[in-house]
Amino acid sequence: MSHKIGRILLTGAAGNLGRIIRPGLREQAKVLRLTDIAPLPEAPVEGEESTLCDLADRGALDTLLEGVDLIVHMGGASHEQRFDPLMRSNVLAVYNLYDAALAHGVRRVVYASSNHVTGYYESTECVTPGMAMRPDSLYATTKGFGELVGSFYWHRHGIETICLRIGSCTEQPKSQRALAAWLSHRDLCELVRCAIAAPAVGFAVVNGVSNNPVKWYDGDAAELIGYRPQDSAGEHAEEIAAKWPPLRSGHLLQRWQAGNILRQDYRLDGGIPPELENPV
Ligand code: NAI
Ligand code: 15L
Repeated sequence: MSHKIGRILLTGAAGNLGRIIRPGLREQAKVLRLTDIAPLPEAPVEGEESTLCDLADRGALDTLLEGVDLIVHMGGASHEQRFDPLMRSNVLAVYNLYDAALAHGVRRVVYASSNHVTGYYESTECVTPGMAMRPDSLYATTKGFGELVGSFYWHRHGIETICLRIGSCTEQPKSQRALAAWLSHRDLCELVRCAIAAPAVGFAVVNGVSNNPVKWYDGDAAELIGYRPQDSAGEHAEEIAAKWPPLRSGHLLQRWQAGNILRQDYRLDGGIPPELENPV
């Protein structure tokens, strides 16, 4: 690594994806500051520092952002649920983060957005970042809000944002949907590395999936930030077909790119609507 960034702040450092990208971020920063509302699974090592913080508490963010050059924002509510927790962790928290970023001279935010902001495209379509958002859940509407805040702060205040519309990021592909939506852990690390290292991009949105056989997403991630995925859910196609046979044609979960999130109804606190109890 030729050029290291002074101090990178990683939010959501105790979460699934935060834990995976943490070692790579250490390579890109002189100092990596880790934060989460929950305790970290592993104590800070050399080159790291950590602070517990609720991002919905604006007062706590001035200390958190002191001396930070770049934020990798993975923290937030990551599942469908009622609005209150989504509002705190994905709406208020994102606003607070940008407000504090402006006050502390942060130059770039790498924002973990989601494939679910376009989940209401049909599974026969190919979505580019220039197409309108079609969120498939209350969760996704709040993720989309984060993208809009990033756009606003770039155009009004010059803080750069790269929104990564992260696919279904698991160690192994977990469903038929993964043949299109999977993002391997290795490719996630590369996606984040590229978003940090890319030269001036202003405000950009990129789809972040592996090099999968079913093409639901397109765009210019390679030209914009140099992201070139190495893995493919196609390598797991046989296991997937054996474990999860394709849904019948016309089934709701087959029709939309959204997938299983349609089974979670925010009005029922994450419960499953009866018509979707048995999706196959
Ligand atoms: P996760 O739920 O494992 O981690 C999120 C972390 O954020 C948790 O450790 C949680 O304690 C923290 N957090 C929540 N509210 C907070 C608050 N108010 N203040 C401070 N910290 C708070 O989620 P995961 O899987 O690591 O996802 C990370 C990000 O990537 C999320 O923003 C999610 O929306 C996004 N994403 C994840 C995908 C996936 O496949 N895992 C796919 C697409 C997007
Ligand atoms: C997401 O955005 C969620 O954070 C995660 O819980 C999964 O639902 C993932 O997308 C997915 O699409 O599998």
